[in-house]
Order: sequence, then C-alpha cells, then structure tokens
Amino acid sequence: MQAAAGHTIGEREPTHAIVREVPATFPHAIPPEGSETKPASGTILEIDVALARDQHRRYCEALCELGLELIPLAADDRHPDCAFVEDTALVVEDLAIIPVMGASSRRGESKVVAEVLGSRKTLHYLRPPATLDGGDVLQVGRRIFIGRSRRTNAAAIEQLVDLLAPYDYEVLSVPVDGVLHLKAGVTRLDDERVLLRPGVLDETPLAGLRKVAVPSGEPHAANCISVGETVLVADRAPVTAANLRSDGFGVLEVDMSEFRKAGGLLTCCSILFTG
Ligand code: CIR
Repeated sequence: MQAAAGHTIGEREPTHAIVREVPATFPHAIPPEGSETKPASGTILEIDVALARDQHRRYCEALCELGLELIPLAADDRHPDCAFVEDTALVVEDLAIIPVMGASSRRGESKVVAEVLGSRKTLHYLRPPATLDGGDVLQVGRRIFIGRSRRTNAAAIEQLVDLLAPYDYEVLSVPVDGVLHLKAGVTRLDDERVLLRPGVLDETPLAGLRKVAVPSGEPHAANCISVGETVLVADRAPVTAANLRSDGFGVLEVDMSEFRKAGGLLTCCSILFTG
C-alpha cells in the first residue's frame, strides 16, 4: 500500500529487535528520577548484574517468542545505561532517526546503534538544540506521540514534524510530568488501544484512543510490548495481566526488577522495527 508521497504505509508489525547486553558497570547507571529513594549523585545502585543478565536473556527469549528476529549488540562498560537501547534511536518506515540524547552522559551509546541501523535504513540525525530519548516516542498506527519531558524538548518535536511530513503521520506532542519518559506512562496495545498509567501525562492528545488503565498498585505495567495478539508485560502486575488475558491478548510475563532499579522498563531494552 502506498501513501500519496510514494512511501510504503507502515501499519505492519515489527519484525526485528535490536537489544544490547548488560555491562558490568550497570550499577553506575543514572538513578531513576523522581524516585523517593533516589541515591545521591555518584551512588552505586544496588543492582545484581548477574541477575540482570539472566533477566535480559529471558527478555530476549520472550522477544523471540513474539516472533522478532534479534540483533544483539555487545555491552560497552564505558556506558552503564547502554542496555536501555531504546533511547538511542527510533525507526519510522525507511528512516532511522538518531537523536541527541537528553542525558549527555549517554550520548556515546548511539554510535554502534547508528552503524547497525545504517546498513538497513536511511540515517537521519537530529540537530542541537534538539534533545530526545527514544523512550519518549510512541507510535500507534498513523499517530506518533512524542513526550515533552525532562529529556525531550520542543526543538526535537519540531524537527520530527518536518522530517516526517512526507510520511503521512500525525505527530502529537504530549506533556509528560511524573515519569521519566512518555512510554513509562503509556504504551500501545494495538492501533486503537493503549495501556495507560493515569495521572503522569496530559491525556488530551490521546483523545480518540481507547485507554486501558493499569491499577495504582501496578504503575510499571503501563509499559508493555505488544506484537500481534501477544503482549509482553512486566512481573508483579497480576491484575494488568489478567485484564489483558480477558481482553483476548496472549500474555508473556518477564521479571525486570534489576532494570527498574535504574529507571528502565520493558520497552527501554529494545528498538523494534519492521525490516
Ligand atoms: C536513564 O536515566 O537514562 C536510564 N537510567 C534509564 C533509561 C530508561 N529508558 C527508557 O525508559 N526508555
């Protein structure tokens, strides 16, 4: 199917997932912002690296169960947050967009991701003063929601609006307050439905979508990965998992406790795209 501008219309399920291994330096990752137990700057997080690696392996197995072909990247100990690969790039149809990441300490993570994507897609680099993390970008059908957060600014949104103009997407800015990234508060279930954590973002731009709220005791569950009719959900979210099952979704659960200690959720650990 072709859009007026001649681009392939991309309402296709993802086929590939870039993932990045857990570095030995993971406990030096940026602490979760907004956490009441936020360690002082320079404090080492209480992360069990061996357990994190085991959880990451199970996460990768679950992505394979979703039918995705994995593209694994080696960890880089110079970059404690590198397993959160989602933030380094976003892919829209034939474009791989490499942002200037919001946290300056993480910017060195992008190079290897750009190299891998550059062999498959057309690379486009966002320019300063734009800053953006991939965790702030949510695609739902022909709508692309961009969180305006502590990491992603208006200049990035303006550049994306221009860049994506020929592709026939509606690009909507969503003020985010209370979570690090947009996708900590809302993720896609299908092209009409999203899983939502109430109270952490301005829901006005989401009008027109059906919202499935996660219960207050399971805030981390709002971040899921949905491919086809199966949804990957976080551990310790039994109500959300049961609700999704009764809505007809297959549910896979993965324990990502060590990643949450560094402010990461399920989507953070992969870049999904259609190859
Ligand atoms: C950071 O602060 O950048 C990392 N410690 C956590 C990034 C999580 N990424 C995401 O939500 N997409």
